[in-house]
Amino acid sequence: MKREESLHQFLTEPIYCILGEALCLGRGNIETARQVIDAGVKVIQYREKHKSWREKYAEASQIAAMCHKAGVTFIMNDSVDLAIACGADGIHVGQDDAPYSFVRRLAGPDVLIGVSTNTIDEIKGAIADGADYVGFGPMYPTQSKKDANDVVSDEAIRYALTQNDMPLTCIGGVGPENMAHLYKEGFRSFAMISSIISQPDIGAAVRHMRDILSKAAQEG
Ligand code: TZP
Ligand code: MG
Repeated sequence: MKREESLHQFLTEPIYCILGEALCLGRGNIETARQVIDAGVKVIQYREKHKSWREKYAEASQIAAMCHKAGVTFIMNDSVDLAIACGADGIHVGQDDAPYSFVRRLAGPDVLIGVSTNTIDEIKGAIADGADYVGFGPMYPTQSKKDANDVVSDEAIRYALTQNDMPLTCIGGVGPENMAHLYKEGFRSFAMISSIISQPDIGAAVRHMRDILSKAAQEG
């Protein structure tokens, strides 16, 4: 998928799903991806911290093919070489991963690049670098990332919400219990692990969150 298309999908689809085997209730990443795609999610990130390069490649290239068939944007976490090898549409890097400029140089102009941020300075840095989007969080405490930063400050939230030209997805403890609140604050993209992949019925979980978001949008 072309970078503009991936970006368009990012901007128009509120639900961004992150896959990782540790949290998918034993279903495995491939079966989980199938259920997430069937649920109509249009942006999927592969984030696997417990497998070898070859295992990740074998799995992620299959998921990338499934995503492409379904018109879903496929984003690889952390690793530029895996992203290139799998034909990912995007790469997501954190503050300790390869810097944006290297990722862009290695991956070329057509890949969507997202950068994780937690502070105002990190958002400013990502904007200055030219990132395509930022992940911003954690919004709430989360069990899904062991080395997660502290939750974002109110000041950083206010700053993030004024950066209208920078596509942003909020992450960390996001789910049906706080989505309407986040929507009303101004967030429009919600990146989630456990609220999607740790649910027994992924389709029902996604439908429920879409309903919450439509209601929040109607209420203005
Ligand atoms: N980055 C910041 S918080 C987080 C990541 C990858 C974990 C999000 O997981 P969950 O289950 O949606 O809180
Ligand atoms: Mg990373």
